[in-house]
Amino acid sequence: MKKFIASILLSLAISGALRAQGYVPTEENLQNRKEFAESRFGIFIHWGVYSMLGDGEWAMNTKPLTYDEYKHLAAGFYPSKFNAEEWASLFKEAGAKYITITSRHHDGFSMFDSKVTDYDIMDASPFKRDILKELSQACAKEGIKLNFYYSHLDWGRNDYFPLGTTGKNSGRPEGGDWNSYLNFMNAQLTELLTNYGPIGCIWFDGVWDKKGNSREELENTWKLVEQYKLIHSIQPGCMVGNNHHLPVFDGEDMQMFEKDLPGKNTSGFSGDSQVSDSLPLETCETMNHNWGYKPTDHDYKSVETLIRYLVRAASNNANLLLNIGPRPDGTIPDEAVERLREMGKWLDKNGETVYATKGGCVPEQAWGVTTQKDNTLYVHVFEHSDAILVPIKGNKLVSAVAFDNGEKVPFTQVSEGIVLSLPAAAEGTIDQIITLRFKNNL
Ligand code: H79
Repeated sequence: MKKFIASILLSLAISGALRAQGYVPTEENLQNRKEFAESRFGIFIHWGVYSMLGDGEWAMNTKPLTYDEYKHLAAGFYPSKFNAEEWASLFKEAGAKYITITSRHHDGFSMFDSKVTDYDIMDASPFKRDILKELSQACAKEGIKLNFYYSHLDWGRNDYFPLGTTGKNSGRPEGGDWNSYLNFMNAQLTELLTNYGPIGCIWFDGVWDKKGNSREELENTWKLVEQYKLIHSIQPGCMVGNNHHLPVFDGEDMQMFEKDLPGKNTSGFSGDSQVSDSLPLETCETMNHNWGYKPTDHDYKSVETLIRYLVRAASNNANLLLNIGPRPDGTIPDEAVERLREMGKWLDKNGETVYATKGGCVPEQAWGVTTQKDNTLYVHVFEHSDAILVPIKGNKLVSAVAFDNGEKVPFTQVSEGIVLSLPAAAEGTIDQIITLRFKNNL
């Protein structure tokens, strides 16, 4: 009997393992993952007709408005000052390597020319310019990769039925054909992957709307395996990521953490996710407190906080996807522009210690964090003191220098690691970086 149970357990384990290995990424996809992981800094863009209400991207739900009340916003959406090239050049100046823009958020409005709905920028708004097309061209010119946020959840469509936990006040009829909704999404994804050049990643959000589902139920309800297959069949190199707040599913190529570093759960979204040890990681964060435009939210994080968060993300093997919420007229709030420019200046000088690095082998210390590349450890000191201990052993330290001017930093090797005598740091130093070169690769 015991043997019988053991063999059943074994076959279950094997079928689980096989299932988990169902998806085999192409070489091109693996290369994209690598480049993505090396890029370390991206810009998240939450922009849509909700921006006109100036109360974040959840406005339809939080006001609340019915879909019939909300949908008329689209007819007044005319971002007269939108200039994709200006945006792309700002992102380049900021040191970002990619952008992730809302092609369609939970309100269901498509910011691109979609033939499978009239609730899009070409048919429902007088703007009639394909925003994603203009961005794809401008980004290609600047060498910035383009990723699309795509909401699984929809608050407007009748075929989004049965409803989930949100969007219940939208005034939709009690009934609708779920399969029609799935087909609609796949048709839109096909458009997104056909008409805008190479796409770095489809960034899904919203499956959590159907609460209480097991992993298998989620996969089945949303037909994720099929959907991911479709994406990879059109663009094998395109990464799939899904902000489901759970351990990664088969067919996904990256893992994101909303408002948290990997493995942390301060925002309360990541309690059930466990950090993937093989996929590239990404942390997304707002610059103020909102994703979508909110003109009264002036509580922006300081340049120091943003840069340290970027470095801290890198030290955790994660990219930072930093959000901006453009105004309805197509301009980017001054506070955001200012911060992006400052981050760019910093990255211009210090990018070597962030781009294409891995998290350092020395975990976070009271003084700061580390990143590494080959035989080099970059020590990022946020809390200055005259001497710090870098707890690393078993590798001979060849040199220690200040990253900014190359001056030697005195060190001694003690049994706990290496003690660095730090040079004085100017008032307001955001990150005092010391470069340690070792005999062997780390
Ligand atoms: O696209 C962004 C969010 O709209 C989406 N994910 C990020 C990337 C997201 N959906 N749900 N959540 C995030 C968490 C839910 C937050 C909420 Fe609220 C708290 C919804 C209602 C209360 C924040 C505050 C949003 C509206 C009010």
